[in-house]
Amino acid sequence: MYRNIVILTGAGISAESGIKTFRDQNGLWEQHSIEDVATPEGYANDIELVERFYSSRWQQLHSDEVSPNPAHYALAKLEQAFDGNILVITQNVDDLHERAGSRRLLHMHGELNKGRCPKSLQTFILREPFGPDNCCTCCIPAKRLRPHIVWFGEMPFGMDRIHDALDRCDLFIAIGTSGTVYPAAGFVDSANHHGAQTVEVNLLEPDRHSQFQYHFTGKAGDIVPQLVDDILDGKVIGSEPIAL
Ligand code: BV8
Repeated sequence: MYRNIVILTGAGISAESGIKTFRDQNGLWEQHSIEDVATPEGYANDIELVERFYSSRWQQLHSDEVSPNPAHYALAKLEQAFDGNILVITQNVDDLHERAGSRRLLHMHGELNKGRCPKSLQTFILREPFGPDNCCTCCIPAKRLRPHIVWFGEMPFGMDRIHDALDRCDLFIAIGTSGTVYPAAGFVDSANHHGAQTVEVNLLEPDRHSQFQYHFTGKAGDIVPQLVDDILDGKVIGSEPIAL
């Protein structure tokens, strides 16, 4: 039935794994708006504050309280069993898709598990929290690693690959995203323009809700496994309610 599937995930797919969404944090962290902390200006203004923001999220990610949920595993199962093309584009910086088994995956907003040399742009797996002693090994003198994160005002990763996939897709599914951050929030318009079926899975009806042809309201961990089974059974999404 479908030949080219693109899936966009947001913080909502990791909510049931114990990671707070952006909006759940009311956009605030240590009395700073997320937008202030997640910007190059915020980093230049208070490097230690921004390092604390990312180091604490990195430490939570590696705690016992966080692990993939059924929605992550269902997307990995779809990648393994689907005989067409599939790409998961995630706005999330956690590694829960990888831990669940997804490989055809693109982190358009970067990765919490990596630091980046500000000079060479080389990335390094994070082995300790950010700080003055956590430096690159590619420069002399060594440079203090920055989070390998796309901040507001910075260009997301993989945009050419993303646009190619959106141009070809016949099914676009957005899971757990508020549709408030661009360019990700505009991907549904591109999918609609190219004639794809557009489907949304969300607890609520978020900002770009009206741009989607089908909407499934509920938790990603409940809906996505059934949605994946329906796709693998060759069903047309939206032709019948999801049997939860
Ligand atoms: C760029 C890394 C250009 C940081 C992030 C005015 C209009 C339009 C655009 C702009 C504008 N002003 C500025 C811009 C551009 C800006 C932007 O969009 N700003 C917004 C605030 C208006 N965008 C950028 O700056 C982007 N870059 O445009 O570059 C450019 C061009 C040339 C050269 C250079 C640059 C870069 C944006 C990337 C920012 N970085 N993340 C970090 O992670 O710390 S964005 C960050 O916020 C996340 O990555 C994510 O993308 C976003 C939060 O969105 P969601 O993932 O959707 O999370 P949220 O909490 O909002 O929603 C969760 C949803 O899940 C909810 O709907 C909820 O109902 C649902 N949910 C909850 N639980 C569940 C659930 N659903 C299902 N099941 C559940 N259990």
